[in-house]
Amino acid sequence: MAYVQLTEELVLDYVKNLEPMKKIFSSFDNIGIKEVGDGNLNYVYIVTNDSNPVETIILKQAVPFLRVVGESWPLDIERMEFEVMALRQQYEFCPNLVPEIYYADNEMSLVIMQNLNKHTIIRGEMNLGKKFPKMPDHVSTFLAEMLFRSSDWGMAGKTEKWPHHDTASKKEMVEKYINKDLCNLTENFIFSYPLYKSDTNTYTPGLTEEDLADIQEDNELKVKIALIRYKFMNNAEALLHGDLHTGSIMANEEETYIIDPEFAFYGPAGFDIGLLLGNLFLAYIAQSYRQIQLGNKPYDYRKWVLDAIAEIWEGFTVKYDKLWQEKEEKDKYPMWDYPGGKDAFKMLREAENLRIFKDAIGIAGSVMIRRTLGLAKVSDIADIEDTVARSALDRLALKIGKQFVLKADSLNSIQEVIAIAKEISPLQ
Ligand code: ADP
Ligand code: SR1
Ligand code: MG
Repeated sequence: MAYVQLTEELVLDYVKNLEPMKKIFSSFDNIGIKEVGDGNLNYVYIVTNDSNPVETIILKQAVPFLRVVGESWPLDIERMEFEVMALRQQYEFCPNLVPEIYYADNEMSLVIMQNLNKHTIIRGEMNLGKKFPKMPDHVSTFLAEMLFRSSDWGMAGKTEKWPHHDTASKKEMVEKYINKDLCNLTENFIFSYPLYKSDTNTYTPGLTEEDLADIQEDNELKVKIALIRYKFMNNAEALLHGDLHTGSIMANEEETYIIDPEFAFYGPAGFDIGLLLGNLFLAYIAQSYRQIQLGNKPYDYRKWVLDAIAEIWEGFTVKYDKLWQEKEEKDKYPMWDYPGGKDAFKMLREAENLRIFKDAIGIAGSVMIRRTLGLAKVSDIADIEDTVARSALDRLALKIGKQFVLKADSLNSIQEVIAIAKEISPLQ
């Protein structure tokens, strides 16, 4: 079917004519449809049989423009193909951590998937002080599985097509995931516009010219972010989710799902980790104010956020390392077979882990700056109505983000990163 932009009125007609939907819905007589998209790009509809609410799906459709800006900012609707491809790949590697796809239509630029109605987007819940005890463990599994298994470390080996030593399959993946339009958004909205007086930026009243100049006129910072941007554009290391923030995680006490991989592409392995950690540090900052508004002492919740940050990084490190050792054990890949044997292999793994870590911290800092000065804010800080309080939190985000970028290359552990955040915004 040629592309038509759906509306709540048109969704029912579309859905009830699809064969696979006849297996999910026992009847289409009492269907409720609600648009719930709260993201910056797409429209998301919940479709439920109100006579039997377990019969329910999510329909997500891309529109040919950037929703948050409007039709004046065209965007390729082919982006949905990347989301579908990535969801399928993630489902293969981590079946319990991503929603199941029921149907996809490239021409209509839409996907129909499992409704995660027992889970909520964690950003909004975290704003209200809810903890997600299993989220760090689940997310670190997702990161390790995806980043290792899609990398050259994870993919090279003997395959049917390349019985000696396959280094081609990964390159085929890189080719499949050239996601020009959405990489362009990241390159500009994260790594470029916030660094100068772009028309797209918006600033909290109360942020001063000095606050802006401290970022936008700092040569060293701008050079470092330009280099991070260049790595993002050129280092095709692993299949990224591409937009892994707390608004892309749906969870409850027991389970965690990662949604919305339309920015998927092959990029630096530290990117998803850094993007997520940057968002969690923004939550840490926001909670110094939010917890007081909720009538609590901030310490306990903020400590949980810092512990979650450490657990994600440390969990990722251990799980990635285990996958790598298992792979070598299975394939007897001779690349690390130096005179040093197993010790040399360990050195290689540790060096790679440190490289990913430093990239991640530079990205975390860039993301914190971007969410403060750029167009697409996050609710953690941006939804705080008191502009005096909000600009004070923004200032902390800028200071911490800046230090992360400047110091990334000299940092060696997640505890050193947390110490920087605590020095600028003490844990109390
Ligand atoms: P965008 O690409 O525009 O950012 P998202 O994929 O983040 O869109 O979806 C927007 C919102 O729709 C999410 O914040 C969530 O509330 C809801 N949503 C998306 N996918 C699902 C799903 N599989 N189950 C339940 N709700 C979903
Ligand atoms: C203006 S770019 C919009 C942003 O929304 C998405 O969720 C990504 O974070 C992107 O950078
Ligand atoms: Mg999205």
